[in-house]
Amino acid sequence: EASAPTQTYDALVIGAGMSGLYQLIRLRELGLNARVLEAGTGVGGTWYWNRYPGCRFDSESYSYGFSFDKDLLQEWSWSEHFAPQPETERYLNRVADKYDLRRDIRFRARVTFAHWDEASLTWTVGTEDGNRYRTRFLITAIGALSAPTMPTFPGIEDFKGQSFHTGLWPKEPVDFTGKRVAVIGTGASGVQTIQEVAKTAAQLTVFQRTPNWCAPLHNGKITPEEMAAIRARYDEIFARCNETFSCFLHTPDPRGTFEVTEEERNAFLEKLYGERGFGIWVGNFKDMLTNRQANRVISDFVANKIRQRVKDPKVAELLIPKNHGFGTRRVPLETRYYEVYNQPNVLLVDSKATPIERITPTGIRTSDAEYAFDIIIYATGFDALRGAFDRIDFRGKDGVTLKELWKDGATSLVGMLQDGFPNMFMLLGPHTALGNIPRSIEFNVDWVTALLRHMQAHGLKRAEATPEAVETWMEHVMEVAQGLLSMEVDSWMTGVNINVAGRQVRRVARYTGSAPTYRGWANGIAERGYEGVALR
Ligand code: NA7
Repeated sequence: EASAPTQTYDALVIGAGMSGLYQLIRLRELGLNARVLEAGTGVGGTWYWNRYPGCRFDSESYSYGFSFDKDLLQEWSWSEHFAPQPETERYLNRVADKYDLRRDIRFRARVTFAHWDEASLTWTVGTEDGNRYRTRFLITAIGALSAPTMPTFPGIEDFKGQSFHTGLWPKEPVDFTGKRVAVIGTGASGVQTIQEVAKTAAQLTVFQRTPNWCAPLHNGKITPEEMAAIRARYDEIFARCNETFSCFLHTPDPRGTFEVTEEERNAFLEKLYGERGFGIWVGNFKDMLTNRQANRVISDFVANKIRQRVKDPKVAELLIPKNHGFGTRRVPLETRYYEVYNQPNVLLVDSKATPIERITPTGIRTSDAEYAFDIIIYATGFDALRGAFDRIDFRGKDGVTLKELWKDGATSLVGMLQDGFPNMFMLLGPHTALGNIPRSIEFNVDWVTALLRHMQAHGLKRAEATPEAVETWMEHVMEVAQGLLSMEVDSWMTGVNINVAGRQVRRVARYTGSAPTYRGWANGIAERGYEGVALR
């Protein structure tokens, strides 16, 4: 720590994904000397790391891009309703070019620690390459689903073929032609990967431990005429996202499942199943995610669709979730995913019944069989919401580590501040509104920027959430999660990850209230002169 010369900034941002890029633009407007430290070699965050085959949006492209730059909205064309990863990466590079952001970004700079010093009111930040930085303000833009996790099976290192985690995919294209490929995991990443790899692999074997409820994406090209019409409607599109429950174009239907006739109900569900995007999940009957009987109705509906689409009834039953209802975990959106299992080159292995015991030099051994592979793909997900925090040694006041403080679950004030960690602002911290994430990002960056502007205007040097404000916010976080069926299910949304020690207990891991309610809280704090934030 002592040997490297220390570079001093007003503000340091960790991460050059969507939140880091936008935050840098706003920090410059405040006249702050700012730097972004980024572990990768390019900008884009999620859209830089997740370059696995088939990776794309599940939010409509035109609801996902940045809304703050009206000119960029008029200049940029999305090619598909749900753009593929290369296009989004290009888009974020375009943003970086337009604002000349790279001159303030250090690439290959993986942050390993950030320690608060009360005497100087600064953070000391260190990167893996041995560089040291000092900054007054520390802004984490490290993502909500950005810390990939690998299974704990023995033998992973011994495998002689190629292996990849979906969230750490290499830049060089991987050719599956003629290859025997394994995919472990059937979450949103696994589903997108499977439907793509199945097109070219000689043999694809899917290891599914828990099936998920998937629904059709109904992607399609955007014609130039459609794009022109979308451009003309941007104000309306973003106004809509601002109103909906989770910032998507879709929002819950005001009707309850049993307030309509059976005929109307079926017609509505058919319509949702036939429509683009997340409507069937977040635009369904308002009681679908809280009322067990209502949830049964939609679950049965989707189960029957799966039965219709998968030819082998045994395989169909394996693909239908039995222990959790539709929408109580993240719903992967798919394009001919279920039909993949009708292909002669695709095999579904039930990893609950016959668990993977080890990875061997040549493939995978389960409790009842031995499989040979050329390629193993780990679509095993992330240590969601707080894994990225745990992987950096954050130490606040009195040397308290964030990891230790969050041992029994993360806390925060509106997901952005944590008492004991002065001048640290979290853009996608725990308990922030997620949903259509760029909409949350823009709000959070603007909120942090306004706080910094307030501090500048009043000559304030130190901001820290009060313990009381954190407690009140956390009570609200717990309260809005009451009665949600998703709280009864293991998933990254309830903070459970089989592969990470200490992530076996279900707890509120995200904010489950509406985005407008979330914004109301955060705006209220600001409007009341940063009530709950001790400033001096
Ligand atoms: P997810 O949704 O967390 O999915 C991970 C998948 O990997 C899931 O099917 C897991 O099964 C499976 N998994 C994880 N570890 C193992 C082991 N050890 N053995 C067998 N199977 C395993 O991650 P994604 O990357 O798909 O998606 C994350 C989010 O990113 C997604 O919701 C999007 O919003 C973006 P399990 O269900 O635990 O039985």
